[in-house]
Amino acid sequence: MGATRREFLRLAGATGVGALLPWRRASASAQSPSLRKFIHRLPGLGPSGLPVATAVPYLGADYYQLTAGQYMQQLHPQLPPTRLWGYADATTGVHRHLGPVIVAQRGTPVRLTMTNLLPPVHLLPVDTSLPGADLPHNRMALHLHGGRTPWISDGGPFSWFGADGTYGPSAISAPDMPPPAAGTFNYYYPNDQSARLQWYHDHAVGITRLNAYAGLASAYIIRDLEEATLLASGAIPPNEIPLIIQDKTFKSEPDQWGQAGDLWYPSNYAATDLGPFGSPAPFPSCVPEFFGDIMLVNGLVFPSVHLEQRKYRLRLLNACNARFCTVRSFYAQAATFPGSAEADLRRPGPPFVQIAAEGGFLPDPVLLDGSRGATLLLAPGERADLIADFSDVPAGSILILYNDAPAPFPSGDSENDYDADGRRNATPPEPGFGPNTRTLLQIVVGSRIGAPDPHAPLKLPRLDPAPLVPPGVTDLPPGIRVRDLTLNEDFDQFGRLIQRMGTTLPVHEGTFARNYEDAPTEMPEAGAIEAWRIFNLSGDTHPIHFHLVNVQIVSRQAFDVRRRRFLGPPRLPDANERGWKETVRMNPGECTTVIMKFDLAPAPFFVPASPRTGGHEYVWHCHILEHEEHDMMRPLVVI
Ligand SMILES: [Cu+2]
Repeated sequence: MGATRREFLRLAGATGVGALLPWRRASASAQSPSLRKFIHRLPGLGPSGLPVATAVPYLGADYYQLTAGQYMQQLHPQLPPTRLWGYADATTGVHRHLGPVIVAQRGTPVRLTMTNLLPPVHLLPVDTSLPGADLPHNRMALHLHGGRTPWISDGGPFSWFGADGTYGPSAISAPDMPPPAAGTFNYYYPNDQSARLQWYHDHAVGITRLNAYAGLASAYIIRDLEEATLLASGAIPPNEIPLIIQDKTFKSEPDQWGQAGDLWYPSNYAATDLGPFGSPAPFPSCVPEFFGDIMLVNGLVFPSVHLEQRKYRLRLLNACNARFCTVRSFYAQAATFPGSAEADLRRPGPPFVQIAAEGGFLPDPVLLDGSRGATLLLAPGERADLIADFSDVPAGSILILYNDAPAPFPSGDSENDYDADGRRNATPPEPGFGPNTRTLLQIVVGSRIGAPDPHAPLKLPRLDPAPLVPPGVTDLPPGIRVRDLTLNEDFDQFGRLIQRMGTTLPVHEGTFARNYEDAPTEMPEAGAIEAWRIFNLSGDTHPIHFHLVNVQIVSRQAFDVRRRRFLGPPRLPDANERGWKETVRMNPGECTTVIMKFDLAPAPFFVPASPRTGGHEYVWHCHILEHEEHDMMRPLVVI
């Protein structure tokens, strides 16, 4: 391993980090059956689409009771029903893929009791060689992604609880609620945060990527007075459409894990991807990244939505395991039959205006007209609120939301890119059918019915909380602690690619990388402001997600590994990255500097120290779920 890593660094110095990876990278693969596009209507928020969970008042909070279980749902008319895992409102027991959505109000806490009804056998291949995966399959940990919550309610990897009443070493249920029965757990969310789109998903150690892919994910919307004011004035449109984007592959034929129509997930590590020092990989094995061949929006395959000639607020979440997405609109080519239209890349649709990211509203609206440098790019875990104005789109037009982000990002491999020509398919799909990872959503624009949208200038509220560095400044404030950290890639004991975080002090021979279960090193004091300079020594862009805190991106700066020096001046984050964020793209060969304040979350109870790490145990990690699991995650312990 050491020799490999030294080789790596020498190569990095000699050739530039981006050119690093001759071992890339196909996962032994399957292909979904041919599915006709744009049949299903896009599920919206509500009983006929993505259901909204219902709350009752309890202990000064909105109280939700949810279950997690296995169920069947047909996700496309040409597919048999798919076996899924998901959450349901315990009061109804009704499962809907990616439901139920929680809508919270700033200042009103949420309490949540989750009951684990997951069956003992996972519906996907479990690689027990991964840290923490050699435990029962039906473990879960509910993480509120983006939530500033007490650590015991953060749902971190070791805070899992099993259906059988077993608990992970960091599992502590909210102490001012009745002790949980076997297989249940209580969470407390203060919601002391400005309006934003968060999401909640599973985070149990060793099986996060599988649980989330199986369906344990949904949206969590926080509303506040600032947003209500913008809505009342007409500055932002009332028509709100969540767009939760995922890629999946469906089994064409049965295998040991399920039937045709069930979710397919790789179980084989491609031998051609093994590094030179490997021994046979275990079976089933994790893979470097999972890329599906079918796009789902709001839980259904290739949906279509009918909109009017007016403005809409599109609330995007990239909930893919590993796939980055660009999101642009194009007019469709003339269709030979309904739904067969492909995007006409010479005819861009109306531009978007981005108004918010993970941490709420941006300082200023950002025009995204699809041109170079003004195209929305969302990595897994990132969110964007867009205003799309279809007022001037001729009635009867068809638009396609289109993705052409390379996968993996940014180097790309055409193996993972399913365009209309079916580049990697032995038989290209017929026009209007998938597999296809380019077309996300069909939008059919009809005449406006009813009153036109009110007009008001779009002035966004001030950043809340106030920024730590004035937007547009790449210098750090004097006197704060600066940590230097690294993102690394090498090989595990089987020769499989492994991604890990680390400091700049090696503890394992020949690498800066540390394992998730190595002793914590990022242990800020509560209330401290710190800047982290995170050097990406790998060939991938990693969306790094911070629990507890929102961060400001201060700068990105290219560096030379071998000479240990920067190349050129720091550059500002993109205009749509200048608000608060908690999932930040960190590019190969670049040092990304973020700044944050480690304020603990308010709680109406005494918050005990973590029995596992001491202090308030959180994590920071890559949100490519296959990276996070193997082993790109580190403790973040606030003391
Ligand atoms: Cu990563």
